[in-house]
Amino acid sequence: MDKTVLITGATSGFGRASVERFVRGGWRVIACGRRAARLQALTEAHGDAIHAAAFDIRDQEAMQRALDALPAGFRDIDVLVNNAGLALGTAPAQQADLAQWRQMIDTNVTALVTLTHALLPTLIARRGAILNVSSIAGSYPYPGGNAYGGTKAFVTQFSLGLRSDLHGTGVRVTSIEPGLAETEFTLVRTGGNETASDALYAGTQPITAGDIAETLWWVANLPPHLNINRLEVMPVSQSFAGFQIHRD
Ligand code: NDP
Ligand code: 8X3
Repeated sequence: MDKTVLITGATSGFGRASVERFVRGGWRVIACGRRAARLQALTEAHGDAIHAAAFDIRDQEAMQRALDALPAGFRDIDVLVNNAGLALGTAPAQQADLAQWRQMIDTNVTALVTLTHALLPTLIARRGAILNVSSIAGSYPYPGGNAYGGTKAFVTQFSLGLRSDLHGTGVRVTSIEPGLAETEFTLVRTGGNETASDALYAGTQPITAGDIAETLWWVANLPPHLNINRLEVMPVSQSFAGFQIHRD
């Protein structure tokens, strides 16, 4: 296998599990994230198969420096996994912290389109693929989902728009939309509240990071004439509930 994947958000959750999956499949992996020590641990575990790129994805200059510094063997990127992202807070919009909204937009939207824009020439030359990690929160609103859901609706629609623009290039684009999944996501969302995070996942069987890594691996390795446009994945333990009605 002579393929290279760049995975953002590789220090935790879906991203870290995906690094392990693609390395196991024989791919070269560019692993991105802010926590350099965690990236270092991945390179120590897997050696030459991984190039660690530690930068804050919201910092466009740092992103470009990291891309410019890619070693020759890691430059021909076949697959971009836009996975880095976060939710912050669960407060209703009228009580939400604007700084948290802006951080979600900067990370989940602005950084994702910036990196995609930077890599499009390479991905077109390689007839590659873009796998965007969106969320069910982009399709189904829930109380406190406000700006986070908005960012993920953007990711899904941006993915479909890319499909249109990349028509004829051979580049594939997929929006992966997971539901409840146990990662560090809720720890981050609650500002490090382990009790709240544990409570959300207690007594049920959420998606695991490995489940989504397998999904990404499957999509990336489909025959080149097939495109999964959107893929919504939920645990069996999660389904839909009704609308809310306010009465005076
Ligand atoms: P984790 O918190 O476990 O992982 C998030 C990753 O994003 C980390 O590696 C983190 O790296 C990276 N990241 C966040 N902010 C930045 C930044 N500014 N610069 C660089 N990297 C950043 O959560 P998940 O694995 O669950 O989340 C991965 C994606 O999946 C996200 O886009 C999330 O919205 C989405 N998702 C999650 C679901 C869930 O229930 N868990 C369900 C549906 C979608 P570092 O902190 O080292 O920078
Ligand atoms: C994460 C899934 O439902 O917690 O994107 O927003 S949800």
